[in-house]
Amino acid sequence: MKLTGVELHRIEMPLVAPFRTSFGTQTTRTSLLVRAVGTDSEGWGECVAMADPLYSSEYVDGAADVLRRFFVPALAAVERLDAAAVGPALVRFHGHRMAKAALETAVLDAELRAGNRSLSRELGAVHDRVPAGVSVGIMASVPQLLEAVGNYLDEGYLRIKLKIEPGWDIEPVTAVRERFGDDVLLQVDANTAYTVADARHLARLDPFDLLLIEQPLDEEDVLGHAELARQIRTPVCLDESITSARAAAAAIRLGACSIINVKPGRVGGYLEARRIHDVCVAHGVPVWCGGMLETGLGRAANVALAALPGFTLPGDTSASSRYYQTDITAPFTLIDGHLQVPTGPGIGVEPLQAELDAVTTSVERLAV
Ligand code: OSB
Ligand code: MG
Repeated sequence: MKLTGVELHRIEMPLVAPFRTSFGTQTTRTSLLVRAVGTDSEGWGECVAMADPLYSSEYVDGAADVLRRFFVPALAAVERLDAAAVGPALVRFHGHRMAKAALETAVLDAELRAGNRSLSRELGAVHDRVPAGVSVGIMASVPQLLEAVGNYLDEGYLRIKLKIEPGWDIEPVTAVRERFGDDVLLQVDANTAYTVADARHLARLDPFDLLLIEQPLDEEDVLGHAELARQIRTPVCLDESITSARAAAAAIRLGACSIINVKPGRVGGYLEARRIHDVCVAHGVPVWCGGMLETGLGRAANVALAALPGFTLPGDTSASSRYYQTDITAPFTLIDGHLQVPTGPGIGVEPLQAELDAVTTSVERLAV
């Protein structure tokens, strides 16, 4: 296809409850949606950058700027555009993987729709539903945490992830194990809040039989993670550090992680995410699908990815209601703790016009 237009839709959606991590508290999700219009179809991609550069260096205004000034003009010059052509067309631009991922996903959605093919088939999904985990923020008190976890377990979530930071780690994990027992699939995510000097402290999590500890150290501290992994029994999983299939292969080789969280936005798109899946399968390293508080658009694509055979652990692929009162697509719901994998053309969902309009703060039409 040839690109005939691109729109940047900025949206603002209130979260059902504040979400606190070691890098900050979010009460609203501000994001950018990319709509790519081609000669014979159109598609959507959700940019997972957050309003502020706290999780990674990317942020919403930066993503909009780089899309507008560099990425969209570069794609507009491609005569025979498909998703596989996006990476090569943008490779000379460094970084900005979340912005690249959103644009590539919009092109991929359009391409698949034109061919009446689903993303799940395209990626190689082998399941028609995927188990749902839930990421539980840092709370003001342990009783509040226990209430939140109890409610999620009652809803059917099959795995609990606790956000941790220094001062909120051993105590909440102990409390959740004491209240809900040893059978609950439980893991923790530090979002880079520790240093390797905390190894002895983090080893105190060993007795709790956690599935994994996610990104305890700085994004660039791959060797620190390898050192930590030798000092604790809980398996180390990387999130922020894994920015590409090459980074994944290096982290595995260095012993920095034994499990990997795959987020398509963080790695530049679904095609690179699949390559990471393939690297991990080749090394016997389990992967699971992370999340970035996506709307139904991004969620649909994540669920398709999570249905690949190497995704052997439940992901942060929660129901729409975990995040939003009203989603901008038909909501994802939990059925026996699972989300259904979309089977329609492309990503399999579309924004509902009224719901989208209600949360849209601006639409920018880019000339191509
Ligand atoms: O580190 O996995 C993370 C949300 C925003 C940014 C980073 C992370 C998260 C989550 C929530 O943990 C995942 C989700 O439910 O979408
Ligand atoms: Mg994480």
